[in-house]
Amino acid sequence: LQYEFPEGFWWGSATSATQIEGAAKEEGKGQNIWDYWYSIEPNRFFNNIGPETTSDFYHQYKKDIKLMRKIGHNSFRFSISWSRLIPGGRGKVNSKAVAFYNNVIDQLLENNIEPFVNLFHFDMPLELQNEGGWENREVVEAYAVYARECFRLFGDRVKKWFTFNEPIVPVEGGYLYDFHYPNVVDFKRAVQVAYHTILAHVKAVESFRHFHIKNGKIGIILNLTPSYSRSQNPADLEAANITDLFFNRSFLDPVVLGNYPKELVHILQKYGILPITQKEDFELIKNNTIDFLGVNYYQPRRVKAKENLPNPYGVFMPEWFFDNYEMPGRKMNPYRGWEIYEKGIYDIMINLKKNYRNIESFVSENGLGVESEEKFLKDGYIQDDYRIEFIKEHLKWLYKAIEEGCNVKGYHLWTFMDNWSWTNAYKNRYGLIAIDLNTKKRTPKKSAYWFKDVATYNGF
Ligand code: BGP
Repeated sequence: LQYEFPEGFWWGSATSATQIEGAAKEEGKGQNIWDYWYSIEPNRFFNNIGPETTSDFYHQYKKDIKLMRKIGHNSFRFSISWSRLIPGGRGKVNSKAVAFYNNVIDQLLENNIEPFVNLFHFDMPLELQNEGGWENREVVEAYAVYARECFRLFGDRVKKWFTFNEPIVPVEGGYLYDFHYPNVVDFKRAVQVAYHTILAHVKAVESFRHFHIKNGKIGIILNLTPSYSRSQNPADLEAANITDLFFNRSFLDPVVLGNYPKELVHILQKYGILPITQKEDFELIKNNTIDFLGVNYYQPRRVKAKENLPNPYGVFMPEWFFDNYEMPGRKMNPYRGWEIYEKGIYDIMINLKKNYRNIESFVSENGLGVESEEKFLKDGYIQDDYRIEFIKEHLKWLYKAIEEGCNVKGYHLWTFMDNWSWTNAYKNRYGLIAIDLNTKKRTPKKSAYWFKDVATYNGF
């Protein structure tokens, strides 16, 4: 083996409830914002495919988990659907949902796969969104109750917990760039939403500590986008600094270090968009930092200093502070429009080592979405060598980070099987396992066999 990973390395994949479960109207599940958005605007999603037509994990989890075992998974991340467990977001727990998640957990454990459970993956219950969603402090309290309920119900067997997946994405999608419901554009409201999400997170961490779950750990999953400046000119560097503050440190600092960067607070203050806070919040943030961190990495961010002054009458946006920079010659995933820059994963880990107390971390998502994969079908399965290459190149950089002392414990791919995407339904496929949408038949791709070897030999 040229790249041998540390003993006990976590090999597996990640998913989320809305994207794989299906059964959106079955067994007492309430509506979340995705069910609702699809019902009022079906053509917003690719080919009118909505979250009710997903990969049918709800009915086929047993088979799927056996397949995970077969392809070498020793760990697997899924999310609990808040609107399935507590329809409406508050009140009575749905016993059918409890049975379903119990079965999934037990099935994983029987197959020697450690469950990594995430509490929130973009899927706000509709009733709570109608009360203002994360803008409303009472929704923060409802989330804390939901989190506590999950620890109580499943904490005897689940040891690895996450409060949120990519909490900044609903802020960006729902309040700045129009790709999540309620699709408004308002920087000030976005900041309030971001702040309340952090508050919800720390409240969940605080209540987790009361349960004293044996060997239990709690963390959060952040999509970190290393910010690279066009040049070493001070103005370009400043653009990279600002985007780092807005898009990474706004979440990373409070959850790992227990406080907000002063520079960020000054900017928000200067532009009159500081969120409404309560004094006791800051104690909570300080005292409830995480045990470990999931890092989702897909693409870096490249920026340069603003070339034209922003229009003072235009909508105030983060982009007032920087311009995006399209670096000539950069490698792109044409289907998703994201740059592929493998070294980014190394830079993130080195930064965590240097500036974030070398916190225990793992890659919680990384993957390649490809359109029309059937064109790579040969001998009855998809020969996705490009995906193998993609994973391998990222793993090499991860290996180097570990060699240099970064506290990295695992690698989860996005994703186990082709699933429904928030932005393009089933257009781009990410899975190790292909899904035929009509028959729901599962067929491992070439990458699944390769991934199995890597997991089995703990390297390649
Ligand atoms: C991450 C999300 C996942 C997943 C992935 C791929 O941001 O956590 O839920 O969807 O990105 O993105 P997309 O499906 O938009 O191509």
